[in-house]
Amino acid sequence: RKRKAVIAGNWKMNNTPTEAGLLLEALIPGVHDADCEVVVCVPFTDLCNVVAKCAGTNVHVGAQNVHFEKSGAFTGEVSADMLLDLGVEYVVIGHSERRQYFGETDETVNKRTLAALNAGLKPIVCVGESLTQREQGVTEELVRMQVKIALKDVTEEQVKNVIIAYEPIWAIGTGRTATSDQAQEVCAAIRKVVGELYGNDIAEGMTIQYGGSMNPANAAELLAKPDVDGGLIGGASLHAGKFCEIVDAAT
Ligand code: 3PY
Repeated sequence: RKRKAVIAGNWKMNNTPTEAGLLLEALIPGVHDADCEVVVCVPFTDLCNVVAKCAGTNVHVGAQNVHFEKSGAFTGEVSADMLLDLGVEYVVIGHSERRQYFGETDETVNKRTLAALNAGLKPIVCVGESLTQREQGVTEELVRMQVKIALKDVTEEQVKNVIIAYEPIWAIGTGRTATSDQAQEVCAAIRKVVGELYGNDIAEGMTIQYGGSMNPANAAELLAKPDVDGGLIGGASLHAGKFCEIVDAAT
């Protein structure tokens, strides 16, 4: 493969700190010889335990959201500096569940992406169309727009730390997966728009993941596509055995 794959688990709102510890005890030995970058993106309340458990291993740690202000009167929010100080390396931004249930927009995705990058975190920026949008034939335009707005004011140096995850909304938590050709088509379109913004070298270096019901049965075929550089894994990341199988498929 052209780029090292990044396999990131998105635990969503699952696992107490105690459960997180148990899952990692099963997961860490299963991925220790992975050729790809392995990441677990966990609830805020798990981060402290997970960072401690993953220290000295090849498992990297991510959060699932970050606020865009540096500090202040934003009750209930968590800043990028707080995550960084805890030892967090990645952060998922703009997952469709946040867009759907928590008022996330392309503009707030951009603000969070800038805040994460300015603090030194690596954002995993999620984009993707709904079923209606796919049926209307606007997938490519929509995803291009989401990428352009998300990356507004992101510098050439900073964009090297950005991962984009293509997650068709109709494939999230539904058990429906995009075909590998559909995933490839949109991941290639994302790379093209990044190329228009930052030039070919940067676009060729960028990690673009597919997400949306990726599992041990479909991972190898999706990951074999030239522009699919990894996966953001929902349900299957809660199961050490399944997650390890996907990591194996990426190596
Ligand atoms: C899924 O696989 O359902 C996801 O949402 C991954 O982020």
